[in-house]
Amino acid sequence: MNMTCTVLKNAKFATMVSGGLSYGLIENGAVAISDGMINWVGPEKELPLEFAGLQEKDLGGRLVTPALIDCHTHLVYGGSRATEFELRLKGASYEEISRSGGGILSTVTATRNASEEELFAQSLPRFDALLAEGVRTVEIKSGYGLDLETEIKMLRVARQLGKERNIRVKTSFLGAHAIPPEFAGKAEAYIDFVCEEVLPAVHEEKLADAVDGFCENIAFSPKQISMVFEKATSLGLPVKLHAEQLSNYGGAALAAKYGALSADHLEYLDEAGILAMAKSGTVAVVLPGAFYTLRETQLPPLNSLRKAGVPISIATDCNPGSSPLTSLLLCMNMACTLFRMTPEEALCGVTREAAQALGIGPEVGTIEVGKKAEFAVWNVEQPAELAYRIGCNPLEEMVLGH
Ligand code: DI6
Ligand code: FE
Repeated sequence: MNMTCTVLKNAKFATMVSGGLSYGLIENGAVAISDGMINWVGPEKELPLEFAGLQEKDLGGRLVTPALIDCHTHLVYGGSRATEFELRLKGASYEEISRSGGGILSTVTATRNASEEELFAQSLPRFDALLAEGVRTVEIKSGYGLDLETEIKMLRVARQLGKERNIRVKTSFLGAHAIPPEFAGKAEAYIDFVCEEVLPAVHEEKLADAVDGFCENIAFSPKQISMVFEKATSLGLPVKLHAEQLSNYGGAALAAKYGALSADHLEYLDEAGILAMAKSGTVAVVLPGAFYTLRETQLPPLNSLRKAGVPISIATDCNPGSSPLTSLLLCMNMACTLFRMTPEEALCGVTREAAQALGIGPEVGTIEVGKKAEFAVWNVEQPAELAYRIGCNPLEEMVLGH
């Protein structure tokens, strides 16, 4: 529903504003919207007179949350990795498959071989699956092209998905994801190529909102990543990093040093990394879909992150290898069941903290005055149901002020 001036009434608002009740809950609440922005939030009986007489929308006592945000996806890619799934079930590990030229590189081949139209057509159903559960901001990474042409193709498709559905898409350039076959054994030369040719061209076309990397012993070292971050910083682009997913490699501390928006995965994160993240305000993005798919047993250090006051977000990591997940609600459930996050933390992780992980905290992620009116209306009695249910989509409708 679109509107210029409206009052939403007869609803429970999980505002996700911190400091008050759990979930920032307002029972019997009302919200006034004008020109797509929230300009009043509170208990319905306190609605100021100036809003009386505006167009009203009765939400039938339902729960309203901020529209959801998936802040880490690789949803633009060609092909499928179902065969690799079968191999893993026969005992091969993710690292073995990756070292023998499968894994990310098989998706690189499929992505290079797909036309822009094919890539768009293959990615749209994944994008739509997220939207069907109340998502209105999606981060999408490149990183399955690893050459100039295909990285640009992926990012164009990402932007096009956003345009097609009128959804906010934030793109991240992930050239430092894997070493492509033409640079086999020449990681340094590949990093030079990324820094000197690909990233500047991507930036020139305004195709990247941030720069990401994969800092891991099967990918790039902290030193190699720091060269990419130097370049990103010189172009004025914020950075984020896949860090400490498979081993403790110092990626989170490196990301923090560059004031990264987020460090993501983090199963093997240590105290030094946590302290560095707390200091730099870097969001911890945990990815239970990858933890689940890889049958990881090392849990991300959530208690220490909480203690240090690091904001914690969760995301699908939607990708063909380690997290073929296109449900942010299921991701919330996994975060609770696998990581022992609370349902409130899970909802925070896909709203307020996810906005912060994308650098758009001032715009979206909570229901408060001055933010964009982008709401999800749910057929549930209480907010914990969103994380509690498995394989159920209780979304009633979206209310969007734009
Ligand atoms: N970490 C991940 O979980 C994905 N990329 C990354 O850097 C996996 C990508 C893939 O297996 O295709
Ligand atoms: Fe990822």
